[in-house]
Amino acid sequence: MFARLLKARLVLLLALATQGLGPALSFAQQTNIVYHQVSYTNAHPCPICLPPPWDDSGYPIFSSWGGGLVLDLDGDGQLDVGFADDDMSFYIFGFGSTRVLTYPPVCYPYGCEINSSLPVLGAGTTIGPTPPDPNLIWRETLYIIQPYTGTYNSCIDIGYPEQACSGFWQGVEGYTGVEFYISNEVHYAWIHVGVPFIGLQGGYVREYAYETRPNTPILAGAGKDSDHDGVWDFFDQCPDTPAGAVVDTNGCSIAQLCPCNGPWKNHGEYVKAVESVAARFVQEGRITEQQRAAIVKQAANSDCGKVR
Ligand SMILES: [Ca+2]
Ligand SMILES: [Ca+2]
Repeated sequence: MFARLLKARLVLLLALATQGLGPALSFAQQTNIVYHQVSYTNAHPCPICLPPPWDDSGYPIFSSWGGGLVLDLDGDGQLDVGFADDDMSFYIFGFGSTRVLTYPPVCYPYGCEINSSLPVLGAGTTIGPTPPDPNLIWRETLYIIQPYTGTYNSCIDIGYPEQACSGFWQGVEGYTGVEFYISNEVHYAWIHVGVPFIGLQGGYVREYAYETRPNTPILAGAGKDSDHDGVWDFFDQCPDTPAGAVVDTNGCSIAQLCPCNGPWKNHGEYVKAVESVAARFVQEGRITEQQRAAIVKQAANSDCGKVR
């Protein structure tokens, strides 16, 4: 009965988890976000090698590794959140007044669960004073003697076979919303977590970022800019932009928008495309007229689009 109730609830919550948490793309890109990658000095051999597309980046939290992790998000010497794994659940707990975005604890006639399940937030989810979904709450996850936590991967028994587990965080990557304090003021943060294995507790804490302005929402994933072109990954339609290249609001350079080896019918078509994009870059104030002329000349002198 217990398992069946949980299963029904799980299906409902999974349905909810896929709604209403989509990207809020109206946000202007901000520069007051501090981003950190969580690194790990590989003192242990890889316990189970990860199949593609998973990799070992981030900090592993597996009970077999005997480890946990605590983060001081803003580096002020006050610990903000911790992670641990106890074979039954992989969880986050807060220090001080830190709260995490979670589903309310499940209640039964005889009482409520101590722990609650964390939603899998998608990139771009707004993390701020108002939960991004009416089914979510901000909850303190005090660590006293027994942790009172938000679980990523609660091993919910789904019946035969023994020890079969199901939870939101099974074989997925996603974001956790955190509310914490810097000098008595509320700040918002996201933490990127990956749980690569179905049925196994634990996962990887990969990276995090927080908004330096108090009481200001942050978008999950904001602040991460892998190709350093000034456009965050989840807005960036052109990954791996070469260093120093001028890009548009989508994070695309002229060379990425008009690749030499693109499906051009002929050289003329390639040059026209470069002319058009370069003209737009001038209009948008990204390059000078002089730069535009040089780019177009270079395109005209190239072999791009020529039938070989
Ligand atoms: Ca970028
Ligand atoms: Ca880019």
